[in-house]
Amino acid sequence: MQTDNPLLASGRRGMMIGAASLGALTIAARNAAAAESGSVTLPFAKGKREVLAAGTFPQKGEMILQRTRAPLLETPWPVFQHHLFTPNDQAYVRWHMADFPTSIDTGTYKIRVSGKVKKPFEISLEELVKAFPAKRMAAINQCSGNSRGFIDPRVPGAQWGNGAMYNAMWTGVPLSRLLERAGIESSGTHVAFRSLEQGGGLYPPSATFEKVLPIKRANDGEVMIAYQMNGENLPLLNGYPIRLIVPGWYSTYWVKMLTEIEVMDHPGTGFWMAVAYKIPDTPTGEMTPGQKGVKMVPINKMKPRSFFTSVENGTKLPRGKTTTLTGFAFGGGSALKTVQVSLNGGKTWRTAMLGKNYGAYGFRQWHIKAALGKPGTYRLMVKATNAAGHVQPPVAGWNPGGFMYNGIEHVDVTVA
Ligand SMILES: Nc1nc2c(c(=O)[nH]1)N[C@H]1C(S)=C(S)[C@@H](COP(=O)(O)O)O[C@H]1N2
Ligand SMILES: [Mo]
Repeated sequence: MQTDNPLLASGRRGMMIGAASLGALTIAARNAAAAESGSVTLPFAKGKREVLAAGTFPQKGEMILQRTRAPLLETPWPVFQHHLFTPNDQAYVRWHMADFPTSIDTGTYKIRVSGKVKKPFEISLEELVKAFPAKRMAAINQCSGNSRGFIDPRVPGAQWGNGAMYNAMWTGVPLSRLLERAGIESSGTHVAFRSLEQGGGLYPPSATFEKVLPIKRANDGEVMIAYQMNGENLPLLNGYPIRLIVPGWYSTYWVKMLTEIEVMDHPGTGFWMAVAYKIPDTPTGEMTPGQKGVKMVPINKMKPRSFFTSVENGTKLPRGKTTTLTGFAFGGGSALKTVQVSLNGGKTWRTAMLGKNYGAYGFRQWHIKAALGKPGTYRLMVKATNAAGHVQPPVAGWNPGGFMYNGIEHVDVTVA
């Protein structure tokens, strides 16, 4: 018996996460401004945001407020400077619809597998944890719209800084194991994922949050149903008790509070697949603003990105010294291959050393020794290349959704 599993343990006691804090979500929504512990200015026009005090939203630490209902909470940048695996209580939060459950009864929660399968079934959380061997995987949850605030020309949507992403070590069950148990019929081409919540907020109640994957991706053994994040239960706002993990793909597919899995013989036709989250069907998913007749397809693989953590704009470094610059990077849809750093605004580049490899889909640390001896201002840049040969562009590509921002990051430091 896996008594050390908190999900299972809480299930047995019939614990209802969020019961105590049930009111807290609503209270948070009402009092967000009052609970403000400060503010931060994201580095783009109209970038000032409130920073909420820890506990304003249940199970959440200090977060940047983007919207209260449905919640959009951004991870403050310093969190990434201190942690390669983002602490659960500061993992960003994004819900589309306001009416998601604020408490979950783990004793009665069920996942249903149905559709074009030979043996449809329902499984409890307890069974899910017990019946299948647990798998662990590091993977980055990144919103398609992460960094939208930097996109030029601007597009509507949450004007996020770089904090609509987090890296976690997930524990769960490969979806392929459940599909295997159900037995996919030969007509099955796609798999739909649905959550507990209903519509609400900006969307009609009929706009159930349904995301759909091609069967090849759904059944690849990497896509999984996660019940733990960094060794603990998922925070309610991040999808407790279970969510889908689609490593390397933008997190619009990472359905939270996952309860229905349906094998279908056609692609998704709902709003969240057919209308929202679409990108130009071009090699880089970009187009010219105003361009007509562009074929659009559902968003999929993430693009490579890289960041500095040891320095930021305005950092002062002592003269005559060798400095070790550090940061993290990821490959996105495929493993990270190289990280290159420029100390001169992109004129020349050197290859950085990579840190411990937690697998293709997580953050990876990098570092490089830089002789920044002479007084002056230096524009430092960092760029990542992935195994598929995709490299970060100097200027991020544009598309109407403001998705997949991955322009090369730079910071200006002074040596004095
Ligand atoms: N049930 C449900 N799952 C969802 C969503 C949602 O609105 N409802 N939003 C998706 C999108 S667009 C994002 S960016 C991620 C956000 O995950 P997080 O809240 O853990 O950061 O959840 C995805 N899964
Ligand atoms: Mo998203």
